[in-house]
Amino acid sequence: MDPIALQAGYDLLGDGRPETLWLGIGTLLMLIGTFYFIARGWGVTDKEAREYYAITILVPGIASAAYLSMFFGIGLTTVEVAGMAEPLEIYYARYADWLFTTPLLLLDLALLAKVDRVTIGTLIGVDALMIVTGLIGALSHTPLARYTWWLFSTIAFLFVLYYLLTSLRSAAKQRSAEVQSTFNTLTALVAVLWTAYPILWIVGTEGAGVVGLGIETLAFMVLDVTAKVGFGFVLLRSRAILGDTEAPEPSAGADAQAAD
Ligand code: RET
Repeated sequence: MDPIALQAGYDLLGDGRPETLWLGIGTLLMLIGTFYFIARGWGVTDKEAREYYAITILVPGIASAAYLSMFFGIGLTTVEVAGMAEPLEIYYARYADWLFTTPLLLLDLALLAKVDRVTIGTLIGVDALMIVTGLIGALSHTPLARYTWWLFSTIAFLFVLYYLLTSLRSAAKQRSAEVQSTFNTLTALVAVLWTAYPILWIVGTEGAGVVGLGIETLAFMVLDVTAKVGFGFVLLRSRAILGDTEAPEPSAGADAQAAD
């Protein structure tokens, strides 16, 4: 592979989109994650644990559909931007993925912290606002509009982070040491990984264009897989997902107990 092709990826479908390599790998990793979580959750009877499994399986499941559609070039559009010679290629299917999966990830955290419905509703509402305004920015026709929507979305993102680190964190403090430690690990993961999204967007093709579409697609794929499958892995191997009053079953989740 010549250096340029290596930088951008490899055009698997032969339709002039080198980023299909990363979209194909992304699809496979999301599918592997989905089936791994299904296999782990098979036969789990604890009611609370089953809630976490259902949410955590759906997240990479939804993403695998989004990645497969981007791989085949559905969920891709072009946008004319004032002052740019070439139309921008925008994979809008990401936003459909994020619109469903980011609320589900936040729901996992809210269930761990056991916050009330109003807090969950607000958190998810602001999160959806973040994704939708990001999408409007990606589809906007002038640089000023694009950066304005990015700012709007980033402010919404800061509110999400603020909620996680204040309301949810203090609610989690009322729960067992196991729950607190899992909650803290996962919030740290979210704070670091999610912060990379607005940065990548603004330096990538949607914003300043310092990073090209190939590298950007690769970076989003690594972030998406870690934020979904990595997150689910940490969550489901923790005993924190078993109800407060329920003792772990001796036969199920042998490695979950070994983690002790
Ligand atoms: C956008 C637009 C620009 C501003 C901001 C954004 C934030 C995106 C985030 C996405 C998280 C996605 C995850 C996916 C997979 O699990 C929409 C890029 C703030 C935070 C975690």
